[in-house]
Amino acid sequence: METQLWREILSPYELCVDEIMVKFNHLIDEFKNKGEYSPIEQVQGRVKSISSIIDKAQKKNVPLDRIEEEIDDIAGIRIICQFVEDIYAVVDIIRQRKDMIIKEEKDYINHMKKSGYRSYHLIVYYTVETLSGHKQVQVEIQIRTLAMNFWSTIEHSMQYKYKGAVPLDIRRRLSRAADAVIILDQEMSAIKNEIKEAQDSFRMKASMVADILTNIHSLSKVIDEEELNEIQKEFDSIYKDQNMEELAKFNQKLDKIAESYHLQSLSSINNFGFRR
Ligand code: 0O2
Repeated sequence: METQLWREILSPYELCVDEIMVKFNHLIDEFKNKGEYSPIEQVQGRVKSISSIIDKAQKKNVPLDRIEEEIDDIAGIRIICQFVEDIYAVVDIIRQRKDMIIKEEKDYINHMKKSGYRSYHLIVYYTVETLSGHKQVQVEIQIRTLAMNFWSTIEHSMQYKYKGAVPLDIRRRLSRAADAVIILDQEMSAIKNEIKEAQDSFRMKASMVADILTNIHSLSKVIDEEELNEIQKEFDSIYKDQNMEELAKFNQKLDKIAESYHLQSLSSINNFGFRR
């Protein structure tokens, strides 16, 4: 098949991967903006390379004019989660979406593959709008934990290195590592609430400090140097103590100072119609 024809075939899949990644990344932002935990940790996407498509078509005896129907992972999305429970939360989110229609589901978490591979797979239909109108394409969505992802990335490399004939000794080690991944995921789930609390408090602190620094920066434009130095000193000393309550109080104080300057500048606009 000519390169130009491949480009035309793959172009809607590229658009599809780009769009779905934007949508899942936006979901992460929505969760974060609401101050909620996001079951999605990270999103990755790829369009299968031409050589991999040809290899797969040959392996499965698919004629090249049937690849779009028969090969369901030309567009691939991988969603990485922290905990096993998050995987099922993500599956529920996808089930409720109107823009992704589930064609097939494979639960390799409750039904681990012989190799030790674990992930949740969905094949969904997704519609893209192109110059030639709309087109429905198939997308494979793999959902897995960070630990499962680590294992499958390594195992995939071994399969590639040994062209599918991984030596017994390495297979045994990979199998033991797969058992360790199950335990790792279970242990992390057992302390999930504590991990989430720690991450929440880290996020809150980071966002509070960002607010404080923005406030100090805005104030630096309207207050004199002496006052700015005082504020900076106070912030340094509160920050050293790492006390969230004190940081919050300090932030409120800065908000009030900023607000008073804002009101003053508004009243000067109202009184004179232009800034003094
Ligand atoms: P690549 O290079 O990752 O794209 P099918 O896709 O339907 O022909 P199958 O096996 O019925 O093949 O589908 P399945 O089991 O859902 O596998 C699809 C994809 O899951 C694979 O794509 C891999 O990415 C991943 N996968 C499945 N089994 C394993 C495994 O044992 N180890 C690892 N590391 N990954 C696995 P491809 O096209 O095989 O490979």
